[in-house]
Amino acid sequence: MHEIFNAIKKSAIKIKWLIENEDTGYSTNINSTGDTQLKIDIKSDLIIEEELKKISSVKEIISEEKESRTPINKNGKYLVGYDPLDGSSLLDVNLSVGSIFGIYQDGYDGKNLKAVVYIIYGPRLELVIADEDVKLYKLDENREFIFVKNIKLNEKGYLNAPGSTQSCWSKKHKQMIDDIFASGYRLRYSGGMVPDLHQILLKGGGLFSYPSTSDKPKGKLRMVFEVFPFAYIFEKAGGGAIDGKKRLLDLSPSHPHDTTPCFFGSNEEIKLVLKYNE
Ligand code: FDP
Repeated sequence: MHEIFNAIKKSAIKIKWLIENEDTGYSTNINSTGDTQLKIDIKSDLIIEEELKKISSVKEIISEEKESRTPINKNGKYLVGYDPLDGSSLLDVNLSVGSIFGIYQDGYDGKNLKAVVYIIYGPRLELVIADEDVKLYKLDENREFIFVKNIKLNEKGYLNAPGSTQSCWSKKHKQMIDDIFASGYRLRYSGGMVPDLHQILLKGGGLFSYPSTSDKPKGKLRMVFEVFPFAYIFEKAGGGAIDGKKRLLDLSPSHPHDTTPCFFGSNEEIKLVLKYNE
């Protein structure tokens, strides 16, 4: 596992360089989810693939940017599902973006996650590793990731990050979001899953939601690459993650690119979501 963490750290430093120096324009490719890929999405994916291919404990990898799995070592133990550059549509406006890695064993169900890493490319390069607990690291002047602190959610937060657009929400969801704001929560939504969830984790709590909507009844965010990794992190940090009713980590995708409605938060906010979905 440590070798995998090190490969991810090396990729992060290279991708940060790409973000700062390379063309952030579109390519002519469309990925398996139907999004037109940026040139930098493709390059970041290649960087990660090259680093993970060197690691003997990696059995196979699958990227959000590719339709199929890539076998690595027949005798490897771990499967790595990753989103090389989440929120890359924010690059042109110079907002933070991230990379997400779920390290699975024996299949890509939520319950098979063994560890999670995400990177946040912001003014600082930061990395979060969750295995037994959740730890924040930052890149120092010697290009080493140094430990900053453990991340632990409070029972209740004050931030609200509601995904999608109001015109596609159900009446019930709109009512819940209105009530949350009426009770004093602040709106914090950049449109990048990694920075939006990172903010909630580091500011002690709150709610991030991407519900079932009229245009995307099964939600937008992908289980293997985005939802399960963050569900794992929120639970390890002392909060919760549900699809509205059920625990996200109990879900099994029938295809690696399947999506699900999702709610991540501290315990009080998750209880509230459950109440509205009774
Ligand atoms: P993006 O489309 O820029 O890749 O992964 C999808 C994602 O970004 C998440 O990072 C983000 O949380 C979400 O989409 C934002 O979607 P909405 O604009 O529909 O709220």
